[in-house]
Amino acid sequence: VKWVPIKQYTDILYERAEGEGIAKITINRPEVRNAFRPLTVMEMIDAFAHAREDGSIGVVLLTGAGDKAFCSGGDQKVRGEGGYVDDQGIPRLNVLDLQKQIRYLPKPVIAVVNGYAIGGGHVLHVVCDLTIAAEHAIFGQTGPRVGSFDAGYGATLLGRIVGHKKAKEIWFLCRQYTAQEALEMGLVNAVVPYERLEEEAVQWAREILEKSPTAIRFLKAAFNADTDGLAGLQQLAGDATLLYYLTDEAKEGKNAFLEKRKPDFSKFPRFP
Ligand code: 2NE
Repeated sequence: VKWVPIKQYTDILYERAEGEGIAKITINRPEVRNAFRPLTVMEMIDAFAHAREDGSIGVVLLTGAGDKAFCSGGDQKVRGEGGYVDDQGIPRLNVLDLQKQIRYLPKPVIAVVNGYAIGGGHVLHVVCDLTIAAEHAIFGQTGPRVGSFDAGYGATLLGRIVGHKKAKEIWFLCRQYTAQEALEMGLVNAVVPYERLEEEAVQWAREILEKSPTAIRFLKAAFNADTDGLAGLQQLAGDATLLYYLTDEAKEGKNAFLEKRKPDFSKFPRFP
């Protein structure tokens, strides 16, 4: 795969596979094990927004630079009172917005875990649709040890994935788990040697790209509807509306309004 830059950022790389519908977002702060600061998250939000709008992109890979870490969570060096402090001195927890954005992106996001996925970095892979891990990857939460917690997706979605007993163990004890252990608890989809990690993730992306984008979109929305209450249902409902707008039946309603006449829905079937 030849990766071509899409846009320049400070803390991340945003690239696409030449001639393919695959984008890749790489957290590029290896000196701090790819911990995120507010700027890192803002840049990821911008890149994911671009990936959503670009109709030629069908799958997004999320990874970290180097072979040590996927992401080690919030940058503890800029953690101040009330959150992670940006250049203007404003405390932020904008990673929670990023988590929601990944969940509601109507295209699959694959976490490509190339090392430690720890703390808020672990939650990032949890909110991705699929996870491919290198054999040396390590997974875990640290919140209760470092004075933090993620009681949103970080706890509840993890509980849906590995079960409540295991999720509570992960959060209450703050242990670290190998890629093999993560595979056994259903936390990751596949474990491969580091040298084959990207190739494997690209292969998974290609297999997804061969499938119906609308079917994939609805399936992602269905999983969110199951876990995310009304917000998940809203996504599914929005997708249904998108399909409905494409029908002659919906167009008849709009055209009748614009033509100032009574709509005639009589020719549209009422399926059993
Ligand atoms: C990730 C881990 C286990 C890696 O260990 P190791 O031994 O491979 O590396 P080391 O020496 O700990 O780290 C290398 C350099 O990266 C920095 C370190 O301070 C060190 O820098 P120097 O001392 O050499 O200058 N570094 C690593 N992680 C960092 C971080 N998160 N922030 C700032 N600098 C970091 C090990 O490094 C580790 O356990 N890291 C901390 C993991 C952690 O507790 N993360 C925060 C969890 S809370 C959170 O993310 C969160 C949340 O709970 C709720 C909402 C939002 C965020």
